[in-house]
Amino acid sequence: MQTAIPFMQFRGGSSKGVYFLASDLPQDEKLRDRVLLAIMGGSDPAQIDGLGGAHPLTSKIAVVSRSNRPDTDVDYLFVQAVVGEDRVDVTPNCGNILAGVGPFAIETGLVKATADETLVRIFMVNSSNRCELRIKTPGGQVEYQGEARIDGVPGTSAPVICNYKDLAGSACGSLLPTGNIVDVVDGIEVSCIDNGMPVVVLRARDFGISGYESAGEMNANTELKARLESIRLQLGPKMNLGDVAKKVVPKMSLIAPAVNGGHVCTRTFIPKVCHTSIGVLGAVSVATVCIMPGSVAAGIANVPSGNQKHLSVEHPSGEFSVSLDVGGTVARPEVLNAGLLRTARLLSKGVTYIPETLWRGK
Ligand code: NQM
Repeated sequence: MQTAIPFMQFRGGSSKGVYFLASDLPQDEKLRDRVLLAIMGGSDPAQIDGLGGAHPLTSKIAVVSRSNRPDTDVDYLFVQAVVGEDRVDVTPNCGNILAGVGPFAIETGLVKATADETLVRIFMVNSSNRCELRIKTPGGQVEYQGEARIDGVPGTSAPVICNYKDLAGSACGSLLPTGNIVDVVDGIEVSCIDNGMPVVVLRARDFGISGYESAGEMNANTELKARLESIRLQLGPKMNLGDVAKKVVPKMSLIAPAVNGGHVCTRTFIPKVCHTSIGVLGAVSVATVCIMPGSVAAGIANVPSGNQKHLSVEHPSGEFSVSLDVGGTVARPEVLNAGLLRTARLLSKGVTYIPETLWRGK
């Protein structure tokens, strides 16, 4: 016998995830996580017995509920099912999967479409940050087709405009979690940041590489990966993340001067596999390091002037544009708002099954 659980599957930005109403899952968190792991395919690296796609970018889950807060409509918990391991990680956020939360909230009736465009105000449970999404809803229906293009995704779709409100210290408690703009670990200078995503920014050249290698070449470089992991494990406690051996943060972003007309070039490990593009909040965090005086990005990133900064973050499959609304002082800039463009598409909906021995359902 099996238990049927309603779900929808969306491509959110350049990731793919399985979306649930919190009310369709067990309320006990440990049981909920076991159920979610079973749905994705358990600890098998191929996730052959579940809906997961056997890659960190396609092994993602959103758990959504109506928000009790006055300034948000829905609460969104992001859950990463760690590929090849029998566990989930709820430490980080995911801004790509978040792009699908707006359409999901409207499709499930949690938010009513208002006009040609509907504002969905989201509370991100993982980090207690807010984000507002603008979703195209002509005739009260979510519009998925459109002309917006994002790198890492073939074709075009309707735009999902994302405005992040208060990102600093999302998981680490502060923007510069070590208290320094530059730290030195294993002889390498790094800048640790958390503006929505904990990220360690490093210069590619300090590892004897150009930073323009393909994601495949990066993944094949076992010596580089071992050096990055050594630095990551030492920085975890200093970034207030504790022992990060089993966490998917901090991400490790290698930077080099832009080569395709952008402002900085990146290769980001998430944290053990090189991203084929870059995560949303990962890109916001890297862009934030670029505007901080004295960071490892000085002399590498070419930062536009003014308080409204549009930064193009290059990555292995194109670029990611981030608009930063900057306040604070020249020495200590603060990002007041981060705006970016994503797209999302409903891929499937229905019920997924787990063994009844695991959970008998509601
Ligand atoms: O940084 C990848 C992705 C992500 C997360 C990762 C993300 C973000 O591309 O907000 O979107 O860094 O694990 O979906």
